[in-house]
Amino acid sequence: MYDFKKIEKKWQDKWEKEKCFEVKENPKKKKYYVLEQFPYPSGSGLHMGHAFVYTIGDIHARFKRLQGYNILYPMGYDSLGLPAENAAIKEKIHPKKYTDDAIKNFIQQQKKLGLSYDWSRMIKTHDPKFYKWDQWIFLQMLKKGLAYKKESPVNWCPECKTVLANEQVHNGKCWRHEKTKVEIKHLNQWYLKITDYSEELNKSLDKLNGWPELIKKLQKNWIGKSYGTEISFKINDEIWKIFTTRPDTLFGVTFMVVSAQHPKLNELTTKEQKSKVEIFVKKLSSVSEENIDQLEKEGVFTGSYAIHPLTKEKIPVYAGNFVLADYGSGMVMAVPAHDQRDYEFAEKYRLPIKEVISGGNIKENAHTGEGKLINSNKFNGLDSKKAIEEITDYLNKSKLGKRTINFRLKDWLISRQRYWGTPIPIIYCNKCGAVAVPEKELPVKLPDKVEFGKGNPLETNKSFVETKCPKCNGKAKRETDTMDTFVNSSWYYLRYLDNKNKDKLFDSKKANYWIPIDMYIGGKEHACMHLIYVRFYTKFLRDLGLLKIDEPATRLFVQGMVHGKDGNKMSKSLGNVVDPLEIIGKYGADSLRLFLVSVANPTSNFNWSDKGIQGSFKFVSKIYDYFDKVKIGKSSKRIESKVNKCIKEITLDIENFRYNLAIINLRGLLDNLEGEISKKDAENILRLISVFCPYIAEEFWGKWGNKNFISLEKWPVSDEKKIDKKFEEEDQAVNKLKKDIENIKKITGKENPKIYVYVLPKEIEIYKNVNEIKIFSVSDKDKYDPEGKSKKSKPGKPAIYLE
Ligand code: ANZ
Ligand code: ZN
Ligand code: ZN
Repeated sequence: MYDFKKIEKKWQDKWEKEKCFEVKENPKKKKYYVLEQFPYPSGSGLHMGHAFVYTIGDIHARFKRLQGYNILYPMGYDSLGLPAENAAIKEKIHPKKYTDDAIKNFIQQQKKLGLSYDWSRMIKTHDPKFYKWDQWIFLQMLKKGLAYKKESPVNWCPECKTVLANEQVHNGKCWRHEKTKVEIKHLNQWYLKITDYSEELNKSLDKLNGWPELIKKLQKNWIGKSYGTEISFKINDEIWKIFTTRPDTLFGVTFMVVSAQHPKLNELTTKEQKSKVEIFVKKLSSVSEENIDQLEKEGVFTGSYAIHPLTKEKIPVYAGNFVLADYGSGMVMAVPAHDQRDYEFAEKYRLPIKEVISGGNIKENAHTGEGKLINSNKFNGLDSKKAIEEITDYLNKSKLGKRTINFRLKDWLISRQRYWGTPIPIIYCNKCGAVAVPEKELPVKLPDKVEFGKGNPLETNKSFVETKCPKCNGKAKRETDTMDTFVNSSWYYLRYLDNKNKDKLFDSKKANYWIPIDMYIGGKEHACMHLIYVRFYTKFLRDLGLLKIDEPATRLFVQGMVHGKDGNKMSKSLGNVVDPLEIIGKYGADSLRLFLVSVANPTSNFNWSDKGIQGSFKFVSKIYDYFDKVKIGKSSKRIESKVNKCIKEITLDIENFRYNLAIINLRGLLDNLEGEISKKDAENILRLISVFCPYIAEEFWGKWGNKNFISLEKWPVSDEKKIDKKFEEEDQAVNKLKKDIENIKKITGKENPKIYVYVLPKEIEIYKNVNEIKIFSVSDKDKYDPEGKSKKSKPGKPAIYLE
């Protein structure tokens, strides 16, 4: 009897007791760092999506470990952040207790899944020993001018009750609240100057050969490098440098549009227009750019005029909702004839549309393509491309403009007005201003006793806020904003390398042995959030001299999504959730693991099915029964050939994450193991199985008298001499016969027919083991053949008769 409960518990305990998966730096061994994006430990425990990713990662880690690599495979918890605070408020438990309990539960569940983590390296971001280093890195950035505070229009989620980074606003909505529109507030906030690295973040994407093209493309778009020209327009005796990618359209400018969030909008607004502008600005939402194209273009006249640098015409300046405050100069030169947004705006407010590029039909639409210049004085007749160069050169000579590069990437807003985050290590003194907390006083710890429910609980906590100025020792106040949780995940992968170090973020010697991550596994939703931030932090720490790498991860594997049996994304709100723990209780972890990777390639979406898990359980039980009753002796040539062929193919399948194909191969192998088998072949099969179903593999490995763990054994090597094509061809012939029989059944509509097969005399051997058929040699005089079908038999093509 396959008693999976007993077996799985037994090996969990043994792995743990003997510290089976704990590793140390070993210069003699090649290292390999496998990492899954760490989870936020929610109170509801592990869901199927987690089980899916971790199984994918664990199979890879186990495989590489058996191949002889020194495998670093750690796990930790992204345990700071809003959800814990909200859940705790709702359930009236302190976020710390809520989080600690959730983590305990997570660890239990992950252990049950049979994941081969080095648990001694665990990290929790809400541990002050961890977030101390958030603060330390922040202070290093502050010293280098990469952390700074500024007042600007920011996105505020009324649901989260905090500001958000640009990356966290998706289509004008909060990333956590798909239905909540983001609002604009003008606030003084802390930023990290990720834009200092724009050029490198963009350029080195080209070198990341192990990353999916899609992710790189998304990042390129987000970073948004764009070549253009800066043109000087005079407005109220001040020079505004306006960014454009189309200086060839300069003579078609008929108005200007400044961002409604522009800090200088007030200066541009005349007395007469003041109240109209104010009303307009008030009703706008979100400064995010993702919805600009769909947005109805709206604006209002500011009362000011710009002077065209070449024609010296007076051009009205509008405030508009489709211009970003922090891209270029926050103002555009509008060319309605050749830009669709400007066109819509001009139509709405009846502004002139002046055609300067021929070839379109501007009565109907903007002509955004290229063409020959018209209405452009001495540049008439030039092609757009040529005109871009010549007009830019001319502006350059006249000191009215110059070539420039712009990035869409913005500095990272990290201030959050919430409790459950890393305190920003800054103290405000009336005399000295904003002062950094001295490094030796880190960590600035979150106070335990706080009052929830009235804004940011840190603000009302006197013992936290009131402090002394590190410079003058006078009365001072602590910063009460905490850091975005994405700060923690930007460098967490480095803390695993030396998680107990009290004096340093990590020991560079240790770190340099393990880095970079060789295989990083996670979801594509992080393409333009975590995966950009972690690249930025890596580059910064390299520039500090702590790291010797440019990029955090050589290979990135993006898994598919888990869907319920109704085909929709598995989620509580759709009521299609299957709990991995329940499945483990019913079928065992080996069956769940096997099922999760047997349906499809793990880059595709995974669809849950009850039949599927039952099928996997049947297969695992079959493996169990086979090894339980196996006769160890001598392998037939046929078995030897099969085993070695499987080793060869499965190795390639796993290497390339085609786990589903590997499992098809395994099933085929188990179907073809009649008679005795050599100990070596049996053990090799078990080694192949061990990465998918580690528990039963350990069980039999132990039963056969092995004293070590199969998890720390060696991956088998295929003995190619033993692979005999003849057996393969014979198997193919048998499979073909089975298929043909199925087809004839379908065509004739006979459900349970008697099946007669006629083959050439020397082919009888090949087919003799096929179930449920009666087989005759064509030369057999006494064969049953009422319709004379046997005459149709040819070499390799048996004839079939159904009755
Ligand atoms: C005049 C023009 C004429 C433009 C034309 C385009 C077509 P990328 O390629 O994304 O860099 N722009 C400049 N600053 C902006 C801001 N703060 N918010 C929104 N749009 C802004 O786009 C550059 C173009 O986007 C610039 O070129 C400018 O419009 C607009 F037929 O200038 B163009
Ligand atoms: Zn929100
Ligand atoms: Zn002071």
